[in-house]
Amino acid sequence: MGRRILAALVLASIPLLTEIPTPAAAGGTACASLAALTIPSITIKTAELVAAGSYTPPGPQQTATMRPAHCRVEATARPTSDSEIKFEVWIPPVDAWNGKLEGVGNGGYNGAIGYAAMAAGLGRGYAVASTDTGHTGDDMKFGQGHPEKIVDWAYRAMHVTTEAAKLIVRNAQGRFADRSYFVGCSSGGHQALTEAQRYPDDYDGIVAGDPANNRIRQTFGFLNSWLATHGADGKPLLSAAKLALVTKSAVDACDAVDGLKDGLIDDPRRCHFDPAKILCKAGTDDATCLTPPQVDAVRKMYDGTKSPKTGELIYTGWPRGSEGFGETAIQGWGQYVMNPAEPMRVDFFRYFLFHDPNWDYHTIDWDRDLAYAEQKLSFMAAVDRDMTPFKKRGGRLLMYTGWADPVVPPMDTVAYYDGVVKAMGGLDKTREFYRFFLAPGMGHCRQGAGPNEFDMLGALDQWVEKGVAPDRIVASHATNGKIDRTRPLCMYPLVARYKGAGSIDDAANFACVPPPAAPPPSRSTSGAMR
Ligand SMILES: [Ca+2]
Repeated sequence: MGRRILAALVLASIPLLTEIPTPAAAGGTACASLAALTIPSITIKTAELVAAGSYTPPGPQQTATMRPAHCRVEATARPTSDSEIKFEVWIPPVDAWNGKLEGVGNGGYNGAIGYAAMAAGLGRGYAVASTDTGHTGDDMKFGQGHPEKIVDWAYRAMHVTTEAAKLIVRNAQGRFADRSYFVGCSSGGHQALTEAQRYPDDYDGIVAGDPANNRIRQTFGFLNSWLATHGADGKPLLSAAKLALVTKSAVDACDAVDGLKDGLIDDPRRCHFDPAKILCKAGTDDATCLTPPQVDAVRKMYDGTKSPKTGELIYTGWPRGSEGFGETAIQGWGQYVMNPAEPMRVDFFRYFLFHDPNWDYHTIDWDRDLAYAEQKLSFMAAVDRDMTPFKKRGGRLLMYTGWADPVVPPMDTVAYYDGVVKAMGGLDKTREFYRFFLAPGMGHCRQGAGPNEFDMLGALDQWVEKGVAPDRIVASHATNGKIDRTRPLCMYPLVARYKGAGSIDDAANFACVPPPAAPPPSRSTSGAMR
């Protein structure tokens, strides 16, 4: 810092170099003075300079990261009398600022500021903003008796945070940010699509990863999946080892379907692996096979949630290859389906929908209760297919998802994109502003056997600033920190195909080509056509 300021002073004395931005020259407000800002329904708690250094975000399993110097603003937004939306804005010094604002998304229902993502964005020169979405923790009881807090979580917190962050950055730097981007995955992907659909003016560019935007039906899907995979005693029918066996068997069966044996199922919609293939011999049960109830449970997971009355699909199933491909929480059906003592997000029904803490999930009426939920809480889902306002304002949207996502089934994300394509007048017209990339073998937002590290924000920035629309985005896979494979993620519905020469671990040897035949039609289950 000291050297930078000194350099600026020296350069400022040279008349030919006319514009050396310093906070004072740019007319910005000193960090501590930002605490005195008055923005309607916003209370600024602190504004303080933070020195560069190692930083470990609060919360479990966080790793230390380097964080540049910045001005940290802590604030609370109260757009309703029941709102208590905490958010932070971190602003780089003017000479380290790239002139842009990045809003970062959240995970699950968790009320927690996304410190790690903020530190990453700050490190790239962005001013960054994040909110706790208006409550603390992952417990859904916050919605009981607090309908406005559900709205805050669902869409309002991110919007009011964005508006306030723009003003705070403007005051700190003496001018508005040139661009604003939003980046989120999972619930952050839901927030990303919500922003594009509901508040098209908030962001110039948006990255939506593995979006949990079809939130209501996903919750019904979790309930159905739990019931399908647990015995009458409430115990899970499949162990982690059995799930790993299913993934291995599915990949063995379908790896070559895409023409390349590389340990990856390129498109699970083309994989028809039946778990009955590994059925145990009658009366036996060991690590190499599935019992009949286990086969039945896996089939139901693939099949998805259907109306018992009409057979109509309520929510798509989870893909072959997503069952169990690693030991961490999101590398299989463990965390969201198998391990919970009760169906995941059952508190949606208890505290958000029925206001009955004793509601028994065995009593669910799939048709009646789904209709009720979509009528009462439709704002919780971001499934609007008409993106005209976002397109008209010049917005750019990049969406990605993992083909082995065990939390948000990729087929639902495909169905949503197909729905937008239909509503927006075709693939070409949609690609003008909204592009979609599927990552074979990637889990929920990250990890998995397939390449799963990539720079969507960089690609978005190139698109927004320079008009360079990405057709392919190179992804890498690393083992123990060492990159062992790169591969292009192709713009949907194109697929990456080996050119026939060179390493299959080098992206340069792959081309993005149309799929060999029309893919199976994706069934849209994203709620009412609103
Ligand atoms: Ca393959």
